[in-house]
Amino acid sequence: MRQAEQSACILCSRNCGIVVETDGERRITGVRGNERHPISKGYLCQKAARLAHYQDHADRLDSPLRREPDGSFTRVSWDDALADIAARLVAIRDRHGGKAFAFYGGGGQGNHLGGAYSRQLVKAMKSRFVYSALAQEKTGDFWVNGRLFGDQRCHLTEDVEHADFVLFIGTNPFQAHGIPNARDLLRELKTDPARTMVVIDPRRTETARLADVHLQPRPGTDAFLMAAILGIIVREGLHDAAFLASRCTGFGALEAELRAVPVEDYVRRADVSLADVEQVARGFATARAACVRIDLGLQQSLHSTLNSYLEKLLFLVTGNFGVPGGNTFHSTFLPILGHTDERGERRLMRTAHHGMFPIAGLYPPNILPSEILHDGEDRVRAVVVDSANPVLTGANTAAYERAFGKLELLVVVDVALSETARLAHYVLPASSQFEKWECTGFNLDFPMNAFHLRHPLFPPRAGTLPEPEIYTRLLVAMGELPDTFPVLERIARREPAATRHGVFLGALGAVLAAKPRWRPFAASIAYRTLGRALTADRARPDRVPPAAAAPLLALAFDIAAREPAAVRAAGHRGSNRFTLGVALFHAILERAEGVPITRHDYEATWSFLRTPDRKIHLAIPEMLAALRELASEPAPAAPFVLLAGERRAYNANQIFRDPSWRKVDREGAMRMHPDDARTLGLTDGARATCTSATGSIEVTIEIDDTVRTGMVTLPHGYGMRYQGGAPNGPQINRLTASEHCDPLARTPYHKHVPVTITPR
Ligand SMILES: Nc1nc2c(c(=O)[nH]1)N[C@H]1C(S)=C(S)[C@@H](COP(=O)(O)OP(=O)(O)OC[C@H]3O[C@@H](n4cnc5c(=O)[nH]c(N)nc54)[C@H](O)[C@@H]3O)O[C@H]1N2
Ligand SMILES: Nc1nc2c(c(=O)[nH]1)N[C@H]1C(S)=C(S)[C@@H](COP(=O)(O)OP(=O)(O)OC[C@H]3O[C@@H](n4cnc5c(=O)[nH]c(N)nc54)[C@H](O)[C@@H]3O)O[C@H]1N2
Ligand code: SF4
Ligand SMILES: [Mo]
Repeated sequence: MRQAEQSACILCSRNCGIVVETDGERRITGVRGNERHPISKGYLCQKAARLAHYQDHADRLDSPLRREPDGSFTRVSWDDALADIAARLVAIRDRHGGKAFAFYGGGGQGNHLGGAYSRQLVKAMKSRFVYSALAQEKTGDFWVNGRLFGDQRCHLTEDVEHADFVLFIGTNPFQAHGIPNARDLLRELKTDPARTMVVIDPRRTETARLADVHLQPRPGTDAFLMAAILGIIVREGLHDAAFLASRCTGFGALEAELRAVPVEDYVRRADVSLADVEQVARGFATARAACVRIDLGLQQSLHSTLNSYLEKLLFLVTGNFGVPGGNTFHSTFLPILGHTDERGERRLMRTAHHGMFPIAGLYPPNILPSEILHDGEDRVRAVVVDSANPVLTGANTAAYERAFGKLELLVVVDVALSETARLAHYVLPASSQFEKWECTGFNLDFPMNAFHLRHPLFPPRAGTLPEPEIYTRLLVAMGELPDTFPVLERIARREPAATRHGVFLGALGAVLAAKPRWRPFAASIAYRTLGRALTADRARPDRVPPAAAAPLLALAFDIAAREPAAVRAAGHRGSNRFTLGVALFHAILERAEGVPITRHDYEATWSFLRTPDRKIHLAIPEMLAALRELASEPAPAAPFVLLAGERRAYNANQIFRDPSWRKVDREGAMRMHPDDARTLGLTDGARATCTSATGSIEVTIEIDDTVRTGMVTLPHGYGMRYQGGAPNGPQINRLTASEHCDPLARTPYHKHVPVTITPR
């Protein structure tokens, strides 16, 4: 029987609402935009129509697998797999301590509900090492936020919708999205003569084509270009003196540095026109409401952390902060980030080999191979990877293969047999994101923010388990938790509706007070007790109850306590934190289309600031030093700069494995300017070898005049070996190097890989 159900697209951080048509059993037969979704309101891009290729393909796993000494996999039962994994993890922990264990991943673009459960394993292992893709893009940004705003969790967004001047730097929202309903918003910006769109990108992207002004700098020169823009702003007195005086400290020290910027030199270095740069600087500074939106073109290129600082100075120095159309903070529901200031008094676990500290609680993938490969007694010996494919997505694929080959234990939790899973001692099959309760934590909107708990559309594929069950069983097998909590479960089931979980929470509090060992595992305890008692109208009787959502009750209380006015303004009713939190929790359980969680007025953005003096601290000594050092930086000389990892029409991280999901660009071609192709004697469709200091891959050339000369691009999200066949498209991280990264955050310079290209 055909059915239509509400869910979300899981292919990028926007997680647009969808209505999915299914055959009632296992297959997705159609996908359309969901007008009822509070943010996307029916919007979709072309990728969502292909979601059936995620749900159903030949690399889906349906049994735990154990690798044998000869390299083959044997299907084993869940009980056997978890018992052996648990015994080996406990032995490694007890012999070598917490530093011997690292966790990688914990949620991709669509699945963050499992994160609350997988983090418990890190605690059970007495480790702090959580490696994540976020630490190969955004940790420099989080570090800067910590210094400017007093906490690494003070995350910013941009109010593109209400801006009349938008500056996009190093991002291509037409393909990558990242802003609400990107293509609609970009078209509105283009067609409204009163609004200005500027794009800074070395490629004439789909977004740049819609812009009023496109600056096409030499790759890797944004720090120079942004310093020049800021230099022009202060020289011409276009900064917002009133805002800087009332809301910020440290402008004096910063101003001195910015006045010393050799504007003309730096603009020349970026190879753009000075008149254009002046026009952008003046336009931005004098606009009624201006904001900046950035992404990987800044964060994964030279000067990554410094870029994050300068980009924020653009809107801070001009006072475009906390106002309609400017940049703002936003509320947070799922606590994806922590605050781990390396200067703080809290003892932070540094890595053995690099002495690297966490940022926002996360460690950078660039260092993991050497943390495993070094000979020290305190090396990483066991790794659990969940929802990630670092062998293909971390810098230096060969280093990952070597390092993972050396581990005493590698466990991969995935829906599919990924390249990383192929190296594992155990592969644990997760139910897909349409077979379990799921959500994402990428709720970054302001003034209205929303959250979407998705119900399962299908029963779990036979042999698979959802992550909450996998990690809870593993904790039980490790001896950290008992299998059941009969008293708590009984209380949860018998609690009268009138007390709305109050009795259960009191009982849980008493249990955790009596058994402090269980405190790190509250998520699993809630899952096994409250979770079993939860119901939601949209969970059909034949399907799983929303047990995995039990920990969201605590998060609903948190946000109701932190932002009560905004939660009420989003439509939730409750006279105190408790009743308000419960009301929010039940709205989340019941509303299949997603729920507004907070609605703020702009002034309230200041409530998120965490500095003790409630001011923004503009002068960051490390960043001012880095800014000064630009002046003496030699110009890089490489035959070609490869942008390794471009977002295109048909890539979506490593979420689709079957290459037939792509309508175009099956080979993931290398884009090259016609002048360069002529010099090398390459024609459209020709094969060539691309070589970096790390490795060499074969590529197919696509002649394309949207790139600058001297730069070539390859797409992200290719190179998987579907059904064990040849890689489908370029394995770009065979070319990237572990050490080619930001000195502070160790975020990779993936957009700036020196390469040579030779025709084949
Ligand atoms: N279609 C598609 N969309 C996606 C994804 C996907 O795989 N496919 N992945 C999602 C994820 S995980 C992320 S993090 C986002 C990333 O989203 P984006 O960062 O917007 O996407 P990218 O194409 O990686 O890089 C953005 C732009 O940076 C430019 N660039 C390269 N070098 C430089 C430079 O030196 N300076 C400047 N100013 N620009 C430069 C590139 O030309 C490119 O246009 O996309 C998300 N959306
Ligand atoms: N050179 C280069 N490298 C890059 C980038 C680049 O631009 N250039 N971009 C980087 C960026 S921004 C990112 S975000 C990363 C992304 O790379 P990763 O962090 O590796 O994440 P994904 O590609 O999203 O990995 C998805 C994996 O999760 C699995 N999966 C899907 N659904 C589920 C589920 O429900 N449960 C479980 N357990 N697993 C599931 C998929 O099968 C797949 O194997 O790549 C990074 N790597
Ligand atoms: S891939 Fe497209 S449809 Fe899916 S969430 Fe992103 S923007 Fe929305
Ligand atoms: Mo990303």
